[in-house]
Amino acid sequence: MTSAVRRLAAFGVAFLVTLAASAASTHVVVIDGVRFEPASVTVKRGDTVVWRNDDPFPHTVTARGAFDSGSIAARQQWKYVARKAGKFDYLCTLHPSMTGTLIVE
Ligand SMILES: [Cu+2]
Repeated sequence: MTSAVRRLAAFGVAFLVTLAASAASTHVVVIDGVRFEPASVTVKRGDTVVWRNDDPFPHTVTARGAFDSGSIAARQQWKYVARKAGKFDYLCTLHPSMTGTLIVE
């Protein structure tokens, strides 16, 4: 290998390591039996949170002023990319006793 090729290979490895370290994760909150499970999730900025509605009727994921899924139909899901840090208490506007917390670090 020429030194230019070696440098290029080293750069490639460093790039892949950086990419792996910064890769965003996806977190799933299951909605089942009129509950969010888990009720509290902690994620990093840039992560995706998926709420999956396993109930046979609609729900919402609503944090007033921050995010709102609108109605998530039975057996459907809703994705949110957590770009803003903070602690967000949310509820289902159709069943206000259903509450959860999203913490974005
Ligand atoms: Cu609901």
